[in-house]
Order: sequence, then C-alpha cells, then structure tokens
Amino acid sequence: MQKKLFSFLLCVSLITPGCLEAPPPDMDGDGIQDAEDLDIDGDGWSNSEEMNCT
Ligand SMILES: [Ca+2]
Ligand SMILES: [Ca+2]
Repeated sequence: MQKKLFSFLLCVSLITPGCLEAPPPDMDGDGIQDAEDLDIDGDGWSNSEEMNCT
C-alpha cells in the first residue's frame, strides 16, 4: 500500500511540472528555442544580420 502511494506520488511529480510550465518561446517552430536560436524567425538571415539590415 505504502509502495503504491509512493509510486503514484512519483508519477505525479514527474508529470506535473511538464504540464504547468509553458514551453520555451520558439518563433519559427524548428525546435530550437529563441534564446538559443541564431535565426529566430527561420528566414535564413541570422539575428545579427537582421539587426543590421532590418
Ligand atoms: Ca527556433
Ligand atoms: Ca531571421
């Protein structure tokens, strides 16, 4: 009984954080979050190039 309760709580604790946390922003949807993506909108121009040429 105790073991069952423990595994139930373990499952809940593993599943719950994933449900509550919003996924990281990913503008172009390539699976690389904006914070780490060198080309956040996926148009082939890197972020630094777009800063220079709008
Ligand atoms: Ca991305
Ligand atoms: Ca871009």
